[in-house]
Amino acid sequence: MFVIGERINGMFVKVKKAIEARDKSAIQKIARRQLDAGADALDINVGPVRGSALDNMCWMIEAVEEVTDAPICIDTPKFDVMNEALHACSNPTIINSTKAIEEELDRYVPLAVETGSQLVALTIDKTGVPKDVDGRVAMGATIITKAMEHGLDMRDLYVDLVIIPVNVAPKQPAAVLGAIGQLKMFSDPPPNFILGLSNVSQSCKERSLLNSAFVAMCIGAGLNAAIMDALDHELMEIAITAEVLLQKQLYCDDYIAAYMSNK
Ligand code: THG
Repeated sequence: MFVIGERINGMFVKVKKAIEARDKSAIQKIARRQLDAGADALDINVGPVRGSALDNMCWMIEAVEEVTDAPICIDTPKFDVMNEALHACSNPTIINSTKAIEEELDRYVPLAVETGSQLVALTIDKTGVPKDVDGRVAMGATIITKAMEHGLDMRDLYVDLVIIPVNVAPKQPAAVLGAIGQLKMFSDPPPNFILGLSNVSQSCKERSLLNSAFVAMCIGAGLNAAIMDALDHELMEIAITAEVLLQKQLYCDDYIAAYMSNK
């Protein structure tokens, strides 16, 4: 499982304050904690902070790059911010994200190829998040086709099936699972499949339980990457265990320790 730590996001009060105060060490601590907990890459999102999104993004990237060589997942909906931030990065980069709209894919896929970045593409179009499996599969097909057309290696593509909170959209988790299964069969070689996992439990009471149960089900369906809370140890352990049960990791009695020592 490719784990992208979600915590460097201006949505968290601590991060928002650190950005406003230009407190590098606060950001660096959150980066290190996530990596030590097993994250493979770090999502960076400026969130609802005032000021220039580009300046804030570049400052956060600089802070993180001082303490790690891990891939940076640049999380912004603005193409110009993405383009500038990508060029300012020296670590490997992941573009997060583009939508399943042809004109957008025609800009983002070549940007990924030119900069040697990986690309996250959401199954969202001008009409929003699809209600069912079929909508997600159709948008996934658009993404995969465009990626092939522009020469992006499937190993560098992450199709995001877009999960929204279960308390407001109870049919969505099952639709995500169905879409991963179908898209996996549809393409050879398949792309990677990713989710912003914590979205499933936003504003719910049992966040950790919901995230944990869902991650196990998604891994069963074929999910191999997630933007998630790497600081939730039990969640991480459940994800690793699900992979052991599917033989994606080898079993040994100390499989958790073995997994972490490979980081
Ligand atoms: N897909 C992709 N990228 C994404 C998402 C996605 N990036 C953003 C988001 N979704 C994933 N990251 C988060 C980060 C934090 C939370 C949820 C998803 C979260 N935050 C607390 C909350 O809203 O309750 C913040 C409050 C707090 O604790 O301070 O849950 O789907 N490609």
